[in-house]
Amino acid sequence: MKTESAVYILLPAYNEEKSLDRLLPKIASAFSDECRQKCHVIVCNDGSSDQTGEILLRYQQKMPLTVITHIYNRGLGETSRDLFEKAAELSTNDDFIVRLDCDDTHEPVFIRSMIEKLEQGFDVVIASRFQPGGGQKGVSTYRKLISWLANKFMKLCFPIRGINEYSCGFRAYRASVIKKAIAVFGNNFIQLKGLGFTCTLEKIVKLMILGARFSEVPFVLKYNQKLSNSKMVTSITTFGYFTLALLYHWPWGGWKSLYRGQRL
Ligand SMILES: Nc1nc2c(ncn2[C@@H]2O[C@H](COP(=O)(O)OP(=O)(O)OP(=O)(O)O)[C@@H](O)[C@H]2O)c(=O)[nH]1
Ligand SMILES: [Mg+2]
Repeated sequence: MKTESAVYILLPAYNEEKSLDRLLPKIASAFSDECRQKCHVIVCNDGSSDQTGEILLRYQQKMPLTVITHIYNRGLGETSRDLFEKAAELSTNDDFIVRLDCDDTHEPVFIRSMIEKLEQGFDVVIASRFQPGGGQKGVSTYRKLISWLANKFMKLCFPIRGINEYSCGFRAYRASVIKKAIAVFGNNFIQLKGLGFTCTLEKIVKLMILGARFSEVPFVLKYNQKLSNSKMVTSITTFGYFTLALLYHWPWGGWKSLYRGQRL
């Protein structure tokens, strides 16, 4: 892999004033001088009503940072679409794209091992709580159980070899794969935009359809560091997961048959 590959870091931000001031310096130090790769951060400020916009303006003086601004809050689906389309536009085929939450629960220190896996030939690398050495800090037992069950359900509906972590949005992708996915699916790369955090699952389902090679690295979710309020609406997201399963497996024109033959 070429050492001049750049890494595009995508951050969806909705009222993240407290967390951004912690996260952005950590990203900058993960890509300090000894790092082979250059990093470019793209943040989508999704109609935040706090100081998120002002903080981003300040960091634009210090690091390569592109800001996409939504005047209204459009939700994670539309925000992800805009982030991935911008990254596809700015990147070359040899570059990498990493998306993480900006609530400071995803530590940029894990990016290195994710990029190393991409360099070994994988197309998508997921930061996984379920790999040996991974885990989660500060998550209640109830939430752990719900998340574990949801991930088992997703594995059953969308079996991907070597993957156990379906709901965590901390992932690294080959830019060429994202470009191809956008070329094949167009605006439907992220189709279920109004269904909460379903878009996080939909992305890997669409990449699975294209035959992407997946892998995981161990990751510890630092929920104990979360400063912002949770934006996850469990009922809508659960409804979204069932809708996605139906759309994929539907015998008459479901995605599984609709996109057959579309391979990377
Ligand atoms: N752009 C945008 N981003 C959002 C929205 N809701 C959440 N986010 C961002 O998406 C990421 C995930 O949101 P979180 O609230 O951390 O959701 P989660 O990690 O699944 O669950 P919790 O950590 O329990 O909240 C964060 O970076 C949020 O700022 C939204 O409506 N628009
Ligand atoms: Mg989070």
